[in-house]
Amino acid sequence: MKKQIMVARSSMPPFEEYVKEIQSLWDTAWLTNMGRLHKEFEEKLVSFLKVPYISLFCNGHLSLELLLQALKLEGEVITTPFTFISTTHAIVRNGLTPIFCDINKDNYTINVDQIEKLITKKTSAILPVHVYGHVCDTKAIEEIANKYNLKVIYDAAHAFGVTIDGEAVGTFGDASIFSFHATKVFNTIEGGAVTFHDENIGKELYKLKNFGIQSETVVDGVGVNAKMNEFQAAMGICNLRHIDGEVEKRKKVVDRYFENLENIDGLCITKEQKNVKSNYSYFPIVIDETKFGITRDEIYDELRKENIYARKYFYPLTNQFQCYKGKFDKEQTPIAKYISERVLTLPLYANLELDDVDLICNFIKSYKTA
Ligand code: T4K
Repeated sequence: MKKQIMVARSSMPPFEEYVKEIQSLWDTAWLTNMGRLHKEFEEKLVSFLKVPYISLFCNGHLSLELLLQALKLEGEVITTPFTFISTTHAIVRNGLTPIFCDINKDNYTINVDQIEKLITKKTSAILPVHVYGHVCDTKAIEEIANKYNLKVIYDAAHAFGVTIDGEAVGTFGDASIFSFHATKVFNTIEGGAVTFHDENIGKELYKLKNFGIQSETVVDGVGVNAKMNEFQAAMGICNLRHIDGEVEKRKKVVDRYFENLENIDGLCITKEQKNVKSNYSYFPIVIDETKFGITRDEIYDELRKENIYARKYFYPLTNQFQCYKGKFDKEQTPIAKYISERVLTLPLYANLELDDVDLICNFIKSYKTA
């Protein structure tokens, strides 16, 4: 049987290192509810991510859901449909209406030229996504938000450690959320975080992730349980020691993809963004079937026959899933529709062998018929 190559593979610290990190938990028996490792991890992340404040969560999705709740938003939120379903669900589950803006053809982030025409009296916020770790046009978004007095929340789930012009991605807007899921560049098994500027947001988040509890006798918010536990924090502390090396290895994989797949008619790969320190989180390719000869779906199927599990991140558009069917028109965001129907994210993880990258690319090139 041919070996399986999956789209992602979790980065793990050496086993002994993790065991050493969790050993003290057997002495204290303090396993969750903002323990010692949780505090240590928060401090380390504030420094690594170069952000003023951070609040940790059990996963990225709940960090976004509770952030929207903490900001007490109402009405409509402008966002994009070319993302993981979490972004749209978080808006809807807060009783807010997502208004879908189209994306740029070159980096798949929100098209800032189309935001203003979507703003109405009901708009309370913009929720752009640094999709694949590509940085949105944060300056233009800030100008629009200031003009119309809107909040800006970034879904930075993919953008751990990314900087632009030396500025950390988690410092833009009112707040940003990160995912530390097992499939991400940096993981805490499951996990997530919100980074923000206003201490009051932190107080609200602290409460909401712990059932809205203010004190033993006061519960003044309708919260949930979204706390990160000590085992997750320990994983984060360990993985943070290795993150630079992991990103460096991912860069080598991405460089190899570029060497193999550059300048092929019908196959579009995203150029590195100017002045961006990337984390190399995903490697999307967009296949134009008229120039390449076969479709994205055919390549996806052919690769699976070879045990290569590329993924269609992000297809369908979030607003076309069954639960939203009929409520949103995919023709409103033609670029997002075009990309979503043609994109394939190729396997990318730190320990992916370069020979395997060559193999994947050779398969893809061999299907070119046009
Ligand atoms: N916003 C955005 C823009 C996001 O992309 C996400 C999550 C969120 C918000 C929400 O953050 P979280 O609440 O998840 O923290 C995966 C991830 O579950 C999800 O975190 C991620 N985005 C999304 C893009 O991808 P699946 O269902 O496609 O993953 P799955 O289970 O098919 O795994 C993919 C591959 O990863 C596997 O084939 C092998 C590898 N893998 C997977 C797991 C679970 C590992 O190596 N280890 C593992 O433990 O959703």
